[in-house]
Amino acid sequence: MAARSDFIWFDGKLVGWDQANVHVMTHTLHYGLGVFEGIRAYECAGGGSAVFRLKEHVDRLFDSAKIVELAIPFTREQITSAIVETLRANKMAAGYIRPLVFIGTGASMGVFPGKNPVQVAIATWPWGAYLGADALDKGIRICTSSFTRHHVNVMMTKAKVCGNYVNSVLAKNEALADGYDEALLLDPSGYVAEGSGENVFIVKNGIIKTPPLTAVLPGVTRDCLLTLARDLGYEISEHRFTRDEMYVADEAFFSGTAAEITPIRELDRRTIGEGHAGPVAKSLQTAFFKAVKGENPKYAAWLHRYTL
Ligand code: PPE
Repeated sequence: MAARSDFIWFDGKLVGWDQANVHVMTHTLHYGLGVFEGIRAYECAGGGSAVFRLKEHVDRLFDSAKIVELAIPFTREQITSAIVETLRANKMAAGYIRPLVFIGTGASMGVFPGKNPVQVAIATWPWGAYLGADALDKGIRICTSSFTRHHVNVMMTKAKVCGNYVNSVLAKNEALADGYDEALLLDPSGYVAEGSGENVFIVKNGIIKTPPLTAVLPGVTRDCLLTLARDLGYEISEHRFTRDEMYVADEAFFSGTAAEITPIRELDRRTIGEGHAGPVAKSLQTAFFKAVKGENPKYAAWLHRYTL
């Protein structure tokens, strides 16, 4: 599936995919201060489509911008309707949505962005299983990264900042070059933080554990899984844990908009649990995919419905 579609919403209007260009002196291209989102839309049972947790993603985009002091020149309502408008223009009943807020070119160059304009683009494209077609079922092999996740006063970990992802790209490249599917990043104190683009969970003796939000991205999928898990009657612990605790977990999995719920079958060559998707991961996957497709009315509020 090509990362491409017909139109991109760019500073208030739809332009052709090939026309959505910027100058090489774009401030964010040099210094990395921009913010973005990753959102998915799914086709629903019984017709129509829905953007999953659109409000939470738009809110996080504005939170990210606030954290790094970027003034988005559009309202939340304008961004929300622009996302649906872009999906419709691209005739996409399902797919991935990428809003990007960045600092453009202007009188200033140098670290200080001055009065350079803040620009917004929204792209959509088809995106299948993030970590490979088999990953959702069979699970993936991961390694502890040699790169540490950001210290909270080095980068703003609660904001989805473009520049934060240099750390993710380095970790991902290293993991793939070493023959793994994904990287696990530890926080500066050495505790498990998150994947290069996912939150992480383990299961031990029936208790679902995930690191607290202190130093990781507040994942929308993470929030969904905690709600679904509570509703399914699981006990949850949001406390930090170590990589060796993960080695001896009964199950482990990643969560993310792109990754959805991807089981982890191996960490640093140690097989986790039975070495495939465990019962908790499977039950959460089933509940999650029912929710995103509108098959469970209990979670109807998570869906922003649209038709083409
Ligand atoms: N942590 C990180 C570092 C992260 O990038 C993501 C999303 C998450 C956690 C999970 O957040 P959420 O999607 O709200 O559940 N990563 C996005 C970008 C992936 C990419 O390769 O680009 C995503 O999943 O859309």
